[in-house]
Amino acid sequence: MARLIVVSNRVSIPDPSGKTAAGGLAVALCEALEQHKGLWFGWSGKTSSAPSLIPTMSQRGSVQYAVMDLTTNDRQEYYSGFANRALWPTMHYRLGLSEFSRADYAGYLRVNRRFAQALANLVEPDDRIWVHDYHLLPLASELRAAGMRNRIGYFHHIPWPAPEVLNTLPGASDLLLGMLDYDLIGLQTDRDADNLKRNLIRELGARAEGAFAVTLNDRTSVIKDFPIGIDVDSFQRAAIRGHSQKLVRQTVASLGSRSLVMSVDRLDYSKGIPERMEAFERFLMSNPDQRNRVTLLQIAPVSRAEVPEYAMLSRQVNETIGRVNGGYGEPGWVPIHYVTNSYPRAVLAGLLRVARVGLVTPVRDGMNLVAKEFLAAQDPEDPGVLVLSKFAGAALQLPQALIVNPNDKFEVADAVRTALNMDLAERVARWKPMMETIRRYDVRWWSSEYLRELNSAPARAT
Ligand code: GDG
Repeated sequence: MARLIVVSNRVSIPDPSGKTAAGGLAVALCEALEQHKGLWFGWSGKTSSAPSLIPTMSQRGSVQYAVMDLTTNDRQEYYSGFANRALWPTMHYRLGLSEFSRADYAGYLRVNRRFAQALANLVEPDDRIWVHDYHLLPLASELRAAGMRNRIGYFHHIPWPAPEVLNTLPGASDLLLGMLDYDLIGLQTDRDADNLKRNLIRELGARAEGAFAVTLNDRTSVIKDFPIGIDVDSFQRAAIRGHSQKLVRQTVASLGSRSLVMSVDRLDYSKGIPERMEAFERFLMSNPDQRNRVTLLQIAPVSRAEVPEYAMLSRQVNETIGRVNGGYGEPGWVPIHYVTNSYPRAVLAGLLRVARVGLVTPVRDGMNLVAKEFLAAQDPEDPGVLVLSKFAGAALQLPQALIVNPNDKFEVADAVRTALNMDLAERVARWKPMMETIRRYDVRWWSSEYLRELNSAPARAT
């Protein structure tokens, strides 16, 4: 049987008892790997001064794991540098935050080449390779250079920006050209797929072949949207069980009769956290009757703390929240509860079930799984309301949410008020079709549709 090889920047190796990591993506990928006796390859997350060029192998059930260490310099240039200071902001339309350095770009290409050379020694001729995310854009080219003719697919978890935006990045046209070494390129939405196709056609002179394929110099890639989903049943179960978690009970007790508005994001500037805090300030300003009746809980685990732009964001969020809490708080009521710890999934799910409003307002997001998790966590008899940014990929699938422009604090503030005042019949009427959508297009649908399409890609002749 042809094996499946998954490649991602980080690898989630289950603990030795075989328990997989809690995230829906890890669960879906592990399931697909188990079905296909697969291999998961990537960075170990560790650095060492002289990392081996041969990956460290381990086995859990029928799945193999192969991980490699990086040097501190590799980590700095490939991961913190080019991937997270140049590609991430550019792809999220934040050109002002994008910091290009030639050394970082060279490090990015170097690590991709080293990964490809190490992986090439593990690949058998009929294996299919599924590469994930922006850390690994040139991997297919490096694998082809190492002689691989296998089917190679790529899934892009973050937005693919309009050509005018991507082209500001030095190296963009080489990266684009390298995309054509993938047989299948999956994106979150058709908006992203269109952007990539336009980029390849207009900038490189590639030719469209039907609705989904693009060809240049005998290299053809299929480019399609596969919106990622969540494991709905498992999140729903976690939310029901989460009710009994101590932290959830404490939160419910401290809320008293107040309504909970909730947001969960990695502390990242793409998530629109300062903008959201200002919108909540506006809500409190314009709705004096709501003061001391609503609490916003923002959970924002710190991420990429070594990247300077994230430290700046952290300061900005702290200042904004300090101002709102200082200006509107009263003895016994803090308007915004802000925590930067990561919470167990059961606690998160339980809290989302208690929330009356899920406030999901990224300024740009590939999909946003929290929007779907909020819906899955709701009580079908009394669901809360999702307020969702039009710039999250999820908005294209969930039009029954209250869709807002996250840059307009008046609009977001109005949506929060509308959500809090919405009657039960309308809440149910909005929630039900969204729930049907996320159930139909769940994470298993996503991985199986993607792999079905990858299997049908024609094998490369040369
Ligand atoms: C990228 C794209 C795309 C968050 N805090 C805690 C916690 N989380 C979990 C959430 C959710 C996940 O992390 C975050 O997923 P998102 O989709 O919101 O965002 P990114 O991390 O930026 O992911 C994004 C995604 O890839 C998938 O393709 O949707 O657009 O940017 O599952 O619940 N989980 C736990 N504790 C926390 O404190 N346990």
